[in-house]
Amino acid sequence: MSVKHLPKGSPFPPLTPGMMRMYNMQFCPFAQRTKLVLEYKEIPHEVVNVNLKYKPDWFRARNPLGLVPTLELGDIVVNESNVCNEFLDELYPNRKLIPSDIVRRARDRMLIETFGQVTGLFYEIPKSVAEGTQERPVKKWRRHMKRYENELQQRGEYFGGGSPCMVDFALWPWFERLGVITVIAPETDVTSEEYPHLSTWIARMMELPAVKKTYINPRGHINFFKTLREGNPDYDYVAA
Ligand SMILES: N[C@@H](CCC(=O)N[C@@H](CS)C(=O)NCC(=O)O)C(=O)O
Repeated sequence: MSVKHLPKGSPFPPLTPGMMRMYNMQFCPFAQRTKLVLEYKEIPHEVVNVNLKYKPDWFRARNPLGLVPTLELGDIVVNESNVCNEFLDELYPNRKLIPSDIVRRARDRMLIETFGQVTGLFYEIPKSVAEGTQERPVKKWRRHMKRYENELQQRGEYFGGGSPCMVDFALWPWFERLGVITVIAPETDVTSEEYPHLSTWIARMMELPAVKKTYINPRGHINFFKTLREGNPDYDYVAA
């Protein structure tokens, strides 16, 4: 079985009138952020998987930066994962994920924005291990993990308290991919001894239907990272 990602030259898949479309790449953590929100809010949608190395012209026409996720609904096109997610939360107000309280909203935004420093470590740490210079990035990783551990301790079961909020879905894709860096740098593991709240949160997130629907096992993620680093990303791979 494989998941076909449409390359340059593929015909444009006709739009279904009134249906939200998401341009996706199955291993992209940013796209997963948006897929999680679509699933959690049970928004009817269709997914078009795109080959990001050989991009179809119709995809570039919709997003000049050529990035997934991109959403399309009628004549509306939205990209950037956090912007897509805010758009979805406002368009479909059921199961609200962004708090109406402005202070809480600012705090949530800070947690999402500063997580950009963690996502970068997914590339920096493997590179530094290969060069024997991992001490600094691993230290940085642990400092950030501690920050999210402390935040979760104050907030409860999820970053949203008793139910998930946007922070939970914005962070989750990288926790699903933990195996990609723990296999290279075991010191990055989120153990229950060191991070009791974060590790319980990981287990709790895994039970959410939206997470189960978008989940790819560590073998799939590791294969993707490996082929990406080799310069020949295996977009269509399905890990059994
Ligand atoms: N800041 C963007 C990042 C999205 C992104 O980097 N997506 C990657 C795939 S994981 C992509 O589309 N890469 C295609 C390219 O760089 O040409 C977001 O949050 O949506």
